Parts: sequence; C-alpha cells; structure tokens
Amino acid sequence: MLQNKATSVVTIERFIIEEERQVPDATGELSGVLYDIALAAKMIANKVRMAGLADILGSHGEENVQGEVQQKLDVFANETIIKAMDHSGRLCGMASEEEAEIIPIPDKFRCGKYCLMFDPLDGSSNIDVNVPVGTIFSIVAKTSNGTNATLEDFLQPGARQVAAGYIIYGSSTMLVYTTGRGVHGFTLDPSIGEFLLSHPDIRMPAAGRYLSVNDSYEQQWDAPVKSLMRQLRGLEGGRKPLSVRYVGSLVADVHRNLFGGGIFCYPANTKSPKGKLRLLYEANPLAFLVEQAGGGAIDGKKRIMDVVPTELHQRVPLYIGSKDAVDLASRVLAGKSELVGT
Ligand code: AHM
Ligand code: MG
Repeated sequence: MLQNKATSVVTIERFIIEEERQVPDATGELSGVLYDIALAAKMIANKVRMAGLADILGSHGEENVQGEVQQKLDVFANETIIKAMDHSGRLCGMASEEEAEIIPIPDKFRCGKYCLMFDPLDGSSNIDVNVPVGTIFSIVAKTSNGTNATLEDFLQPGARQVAAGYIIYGSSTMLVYTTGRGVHGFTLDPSIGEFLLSHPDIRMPAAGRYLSVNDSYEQQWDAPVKSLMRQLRGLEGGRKPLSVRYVGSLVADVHRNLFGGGIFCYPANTKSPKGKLRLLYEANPLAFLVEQAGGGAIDGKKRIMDVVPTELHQRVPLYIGSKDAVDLASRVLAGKSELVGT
C-alpha cells in the first residue's frame, strides 16, 4: 500500500531564525542580513540562468579596480547586492571587488552595525562558456565609533568574521554559509523560489581526493611550492597522489573540494608575488567556511584568518582544503625563502 510520507522542508528563512534562537542576545539583525543576501542571490541566479538568452554576455567595456575586464553580469550582480542591502538599516557600509572604495549607506537610510564585503560574481570570465560562477560574502561587526563604517572596520582579521558564505550558480544554485555554528548548504528550488536546507552540517573529509591548482604557473613558483605540488601529486614523498581538478572558478573549485576533500592552491609566483586572490572577500570567507567544516586555510606561512589586512583589495596566496593536505602545505612551505626566476 502506498504511504503518504510527509516531508519536512526547512527554508533558509526558517533555518536562520532557528539558528538565531540559539544565540542569547541576538537582535535579529544578522539574520536579516543573511536573508537579504539570499534574496539578492535569487535575483542573480535568475539572471545567470538567462545569460545566453538575454544577450547579456560579453564585456561591459569597463575595467574594474583590479584592471580586469568586467562582464555585464558582474555589473548586474554588484548592483543587485548593493540595492538589496543598502536600505535595511542593518549595514553601515559595504565593500565589493567591483568598487575601488567603501560603498557607503545612502544618507536617507539608517545605518546598522554590520559591514558586508563581497565578490559579486567570482569567476565571471567563465560565464560565456557556461562554467559555474559564484558570489562570495563576508560579514564583520563595526568596531569604530560613529555611524558610518570606516576603512578600519573592513580591515579586521578574518577571525573576527561573524558570518560568511558563498552562492554557487551551477547545475543547481546553492547557498552555503556559516555563522560559526557549522556549515550549512541550501539548494534553490526554482519552482517555489526558495532556498531549502539540503546539506546540513557539512564536514570536509580530513584526507582529500582532489588537487586544484593552475600549474601553468609552475615556472614562476619557488622551489618549496614546486616541491609541495610534486608531493601532492605523489611524485615525491611517497604520498597517495591526488586527482587534479581545476575549474578556474574559485567557488566551484572550493565547493567540490568541500565535499570530496583535497586542496585548492593559488600560490604566489614571480609575476604575482602576492598571489591573485583577494583576502577580504575571497580568502577570508572561504577560510571561515572550510575551517568550520573541519579543514584549514593558510597563506603559505600563517592561518589566513590571522592575516591582518592593510588594504581593502589586498591579495593573498591561498592554500585551502582538507586538514591533512593543508598541514602538509604548512610544513613544506615553512622553509620557503626567495622566489625563483624572474
Ligand atoms: P575574478 O575574481 O576576477 O573572477 O578572478 C578570480 C578567479 C577565481 O575564481 C579563480 O580561482 C582564479 O581567478 C583563476 O585564476 P587563473 O586563471 O590565474 O588560474
Ligand atoms: Mg573574484
């Protein structure tokens, strides 16, 4: 006989509210920020899904602050997040990969206590070949006096993040976040327009399967990095080799490794001595998530979340993933001296 099984569906809103109930003194402001991000993510997901149809592909013709060509969807994602977040009274300022300076809250709106940092559409050079892209976000509480956020509020070490997460626009859209109480994943059900809890309490395998690195930079790596890569591939040191998987879209690479285990590396090289990825809205939020899932993240010398930022758009080398592989990276890179080559 067929049984009518009732399913328990947990929307992201319900989950955020229930998480908040476990925090004494919570005001609901952080929950509101997270919920607004989920709303912006749905709008971006909708646009990304329509990309090929809406004739929106291609360069917008401007360069962003890192001198990279902006795609139209970058601009849309950036504006969507700003508009979804600026009027809620919960933020005192924002910083985006696409904006050189801090984004203030307009005078007509109230300021709150949180600062939001984000990369609106990471990996956007992949959009026109239908490869997953993502949004990454980090939230810290304001520490300065006064109403509006100042630069010093944004330049806090990642260890002070109160929440962080990403949205991956892939075969399905997922939002993965942490507030320091584990890592939880939600999948967008497009038929009802809701993120539903699909991956509660994600744990990263302690020993991984995948190595994600762009080894076309090998000639520009220093000797310890070259040695680390050989060890991860099982070519020296006697370790079981990892399988190489590199999408070239940070969110997609980290998302895969979060479930399959392994390590993503973007080392410094002679052409980019500080690495490529940005500390405040790429490395820090992903480090917070991965640590909460049981993994680790270092810049080659120290824990990513202990790096004290000095610039809004600061770059940092990144080694992030399963504990076993990140510990190896830490040991092998400890003796790192000068970069080789020119
Ligand atoms: P973006 O923020 O301009 O999109 O660049 C960041 C992207 C990451 O998603 C990815 O990990 C990296 O750049 C790939 O760089 P490379 O092509 O040098 O391997
Ligand atoms: Mg980026």
